[in-house]
Amino acid sequence: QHNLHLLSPQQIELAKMLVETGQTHLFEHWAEPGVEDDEKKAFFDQVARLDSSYPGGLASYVKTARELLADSKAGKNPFDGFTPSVPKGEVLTHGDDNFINFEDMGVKEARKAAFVLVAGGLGERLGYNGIKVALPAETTTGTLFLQNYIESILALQDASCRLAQDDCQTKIPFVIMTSDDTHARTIELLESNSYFGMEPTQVKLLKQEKVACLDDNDARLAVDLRNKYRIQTKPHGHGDVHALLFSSGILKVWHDAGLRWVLFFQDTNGLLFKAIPAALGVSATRQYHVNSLAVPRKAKEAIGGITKLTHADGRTMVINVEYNQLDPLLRATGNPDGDVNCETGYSPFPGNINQLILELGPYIDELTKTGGAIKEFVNPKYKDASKTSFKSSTRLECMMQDYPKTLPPSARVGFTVMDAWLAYAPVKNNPEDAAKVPKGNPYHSATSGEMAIYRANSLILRKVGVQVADPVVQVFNGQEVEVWPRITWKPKWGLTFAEIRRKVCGSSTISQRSTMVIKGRNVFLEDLSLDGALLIDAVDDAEVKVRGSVQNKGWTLENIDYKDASVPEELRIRGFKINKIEQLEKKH
Ligand code: UGB
Repeated sequence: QHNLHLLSPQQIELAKMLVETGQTHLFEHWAEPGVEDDEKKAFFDQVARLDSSYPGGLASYVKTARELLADSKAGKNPFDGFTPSVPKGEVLTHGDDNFINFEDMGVKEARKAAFVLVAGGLGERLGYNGIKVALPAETTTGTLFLQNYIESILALQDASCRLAQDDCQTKIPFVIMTSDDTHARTIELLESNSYFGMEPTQVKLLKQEKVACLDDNDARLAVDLRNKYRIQTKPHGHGDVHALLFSSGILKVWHDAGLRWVLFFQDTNGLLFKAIPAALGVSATRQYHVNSLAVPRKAKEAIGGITKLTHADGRTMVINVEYNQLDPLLRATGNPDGDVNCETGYSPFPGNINQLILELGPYIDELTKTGGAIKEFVNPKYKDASKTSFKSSTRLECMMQDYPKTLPPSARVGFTVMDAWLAYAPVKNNPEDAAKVPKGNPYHSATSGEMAIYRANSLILRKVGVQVADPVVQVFNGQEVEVWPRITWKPKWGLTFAEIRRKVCGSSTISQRSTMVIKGRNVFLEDLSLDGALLIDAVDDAEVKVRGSVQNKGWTLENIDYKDASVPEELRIRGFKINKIEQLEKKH
């Protein structure tokens, strides 16, 4: 009351809203007028931000929070009435005719696509101090995740334009969702690397805001312990991306420019773009409004399961069931063993890798109705079984893959399963946790993420006729991994199977201890025999034929301990570094 005269009309409205939603405690310890007035103003700036960045405003946030907290207290199962079953989707086999046709279609469609990277998370499970997109995907070339993504989009753009055979000027738009934790460092990374070759106007950053924390079942907003004039906030989850895209107005701009697809992806999957062309081809061919990319999933692996849910009233939906919910859901619906592998050695539920392809028109229609709001959940840690108080404050969260939950039954929601070796190798777990992953399940570590790139490239070259030696098994940071020859190429050399097949002829061999780096676009492998390290760097116009025998001491892998603080963190988390002893460099 005493402070009211300090406030603008807009701030008075916000204060009223707080009072009406039961938040008077926020003002309890405020100083007299004239004392700490700047802090009071900053408080209202924060409330205005929290209010405007949430679809429906803060009042709506509090209302939803009360409902979800009541459900949680009552132990209500979010899947009440639903029975899970294994859905049917498009299952692709890399390199067969079907796959090649989908890739061809996907490349054609790419000029009508926009890409959205969700990169607001700090990756607490990985424990890395920097932003995750700034990590090298592999250390043979040191290519960073963000660099790999941008170079892949540019390669797709070029390939799509070449196929179009008109005066194609397409510049594929690229949005990055950041948060306060990642925003400044993402800009700095882009600017200090000249946007990795992309035109700066193609790239747009949208920053997600955190949401207010909740202290109790009445959804009383939590006062920040460090400053009584601030509300404590935490991340709301990757689901924010839909509201942000919608409120930015960019979807309409894309639609008006004739775009048809929006592709969402996550921060650390060095294989992803090997799967994108075929998956986009599936979307276009099957006319999916929503297409999720999936891979065979090991039971209890920390990736969601794509599940068909059938309600007692007849409703059905195909949706991701998050990894911590799949096991209890199965147990509660007549599967006493829960989330277990079937006779194939995998869970029968395909694993969601959170790569979504949405058709833009229906997406805009849906967001016009919802404002981009995604079904939320709350996960309070209660002090005791009475569920009346929390160990620490909680907040509402949402996930981008929950977008289909509000869609009408007529929506075409599908998914595409690819081989995991081709499509999915995220970097999520720190070395200690990775080493504890049950044997046979993927580590999802920096070590396995890098090794997966060499394995995928080796397997692809094998399929086009190169004799690539078998891997050896080595242990890094307590994780047993297959070490294949360290083969890498720039996306512009070969983004699709057909493109790679066109560039490999004759009979080539590559030994296990070899390293091969291809940086040019028109590099052709012909009767090469490689036992050592070979680096080929060619300008785009140069046509280079690589043949003959190359033998040298090559590059070796040296074990390092993740606890060795003298080694940079981005190497330590892999457990090895590369010693560049001898190589042949070909520059054209
Ligand atoms: N992210 C944001 O941009 N903002 C946020 O507030 C939070 C995250 P995690 P998660 O494919 O491997 C997801 O933490 O959420 C970004 C799926 O839910 O790496 O545990 C963040 O920067 C799960 O179904 O993953 O699990 C990152 O790029 C499964 O598919 C992305 O969101 C799993 O990913 C994912 O965040 C997977």
